[in-house]
Amino acid sequence: MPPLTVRPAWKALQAHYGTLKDAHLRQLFADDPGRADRLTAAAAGVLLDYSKNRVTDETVRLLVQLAEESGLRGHIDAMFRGDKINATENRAVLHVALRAPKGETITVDGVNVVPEVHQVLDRMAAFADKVRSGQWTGHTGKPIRNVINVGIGGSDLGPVMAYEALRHYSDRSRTFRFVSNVDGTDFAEAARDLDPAETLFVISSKTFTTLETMTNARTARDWSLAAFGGDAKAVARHFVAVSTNAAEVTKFGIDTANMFGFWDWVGGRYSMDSAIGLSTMLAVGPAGFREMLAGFHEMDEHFRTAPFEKNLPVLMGLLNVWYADFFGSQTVAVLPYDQYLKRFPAYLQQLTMESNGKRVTLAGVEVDYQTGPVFWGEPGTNGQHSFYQLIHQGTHLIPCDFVGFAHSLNPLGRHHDLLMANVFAQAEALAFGKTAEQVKAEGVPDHLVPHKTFPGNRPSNVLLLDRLTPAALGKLVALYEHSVFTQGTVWGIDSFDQWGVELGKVLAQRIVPELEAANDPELKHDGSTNALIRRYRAARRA
Ligand code: G6Q
Repeated sequence: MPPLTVRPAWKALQAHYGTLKDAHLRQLFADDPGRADRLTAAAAGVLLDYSKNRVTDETVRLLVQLAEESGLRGHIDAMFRGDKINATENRAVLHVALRAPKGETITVDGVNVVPEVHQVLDRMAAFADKVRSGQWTGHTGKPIRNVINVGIGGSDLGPVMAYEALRHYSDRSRTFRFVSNVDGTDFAEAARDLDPAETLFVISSKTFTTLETMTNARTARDWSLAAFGGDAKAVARHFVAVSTNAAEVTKFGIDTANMFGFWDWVGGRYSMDSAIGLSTMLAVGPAGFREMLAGFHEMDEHFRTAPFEKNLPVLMGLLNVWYADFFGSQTVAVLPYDQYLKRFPAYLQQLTMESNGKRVTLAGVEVDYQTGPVFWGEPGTNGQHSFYQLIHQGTHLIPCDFVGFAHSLNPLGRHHDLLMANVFAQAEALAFGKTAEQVKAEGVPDHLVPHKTFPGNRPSNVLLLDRLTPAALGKLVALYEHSVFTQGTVWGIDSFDQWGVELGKVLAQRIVPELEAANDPELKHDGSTNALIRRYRAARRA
């Protein structure tokens, strides 16, 4: 396949960008009454209105052509087939198998993995039922009232996000907390008001060697055992593990009967629907969890089968490519208008940026185009009263994804209409702005006119769903997963490795003994790092 920037569609898009870059959405809408209907796609209960993007039918046609020239169809098939498309780690990428219905066949190295997936799900369900019914008791016979998930990165962000998103469906008689940071404050604050006799720890770590998680897990074990006179037998009632590493789990003291496994073909940031979702299942129950998986699967099937021009994840992915590579946009804002989705932007930060924050192609060649944009966001309407100013009137072009629901889970008076009015108003204001003439016509004095003018022409997607159910959450996450996949495919990068997190880890391990040494160690870092370590040591002595 020719390099990205010499593909015919890329060249055509460059020329097309030249003709479109100055076109205003005001004009595009005025010239084309059918635009909103045509540039809207719906599937699996998700509606995507992408008409307020700086595109025409021709742009969409060329972007789809670019996807085809980039081998997207074949790459999708390769993923679903279990090919080792994570080339730098020589692994299959099969989060889609985690939500494949019983009876489907997906093979890795000749083995059908779907029965294994369902075996683990069934074990998780049996365990969750026991805890939720009170049949599973702690060391002293008390039922479990508190669940603390200990994990970091992909073993934390998904569980936290899903717990918050599905809180409406959760067991309100239990407390769920999440400890991730190696900063002792995280554990101390999570545990301070809990009774160890009623507290279950879910130690979530694919490798079971991650510094932060193992440090927190050991602290949790000490905290727990201190309450039971150091009786190590208590571990079996208060600790379960989610991991792929049975040997390390056993070494930690957790019986593998209380371990829930997954596989190396599940990347950390793609694992919230594997056993890493055990805390989610404990919160919402096995039926709710399975409903979420069904939602994921519906979007998977849409992605796998729908033509690209009607394919939601493909369209969203291609729009990101359009802005990053042709308009030079650096970021994308994700703005959920649902309080339960407050951690969704944080979750997406890892999903998108750890996946597509790469600067070399699969062939190891440095790219000469932009790859993954910075994803960020906050729930609306709060963001409107802080950073939206920059999106409306600043100098950066920031494409926005608005996410809203037709029904609130907490229908209180007028709240929901007020909330959704803001979604539509923000997308409208960004696209159409307010001209100087309009501002003047309102009687605004001349010197204030530039300040009160909104240029508009700022693009956004509006995603509209019926209500935030477990299935809807699954669909939304899968939508972004496959959008990331689409972008990574066009850019020709490995969206499934994360070598960039390694260097810092290695350096930290080197510095730990230098901070803890009794006598001043000989330091061989750069001048700044050496000085910082010396100052820290001096401050600790003082
Ligand atoms: C995700 C990354 C990373 C990982 C954490 C935790 O894709 O690989 O965020 O999830 O480093 O790793 P463990 O689950 O092995 O503790």
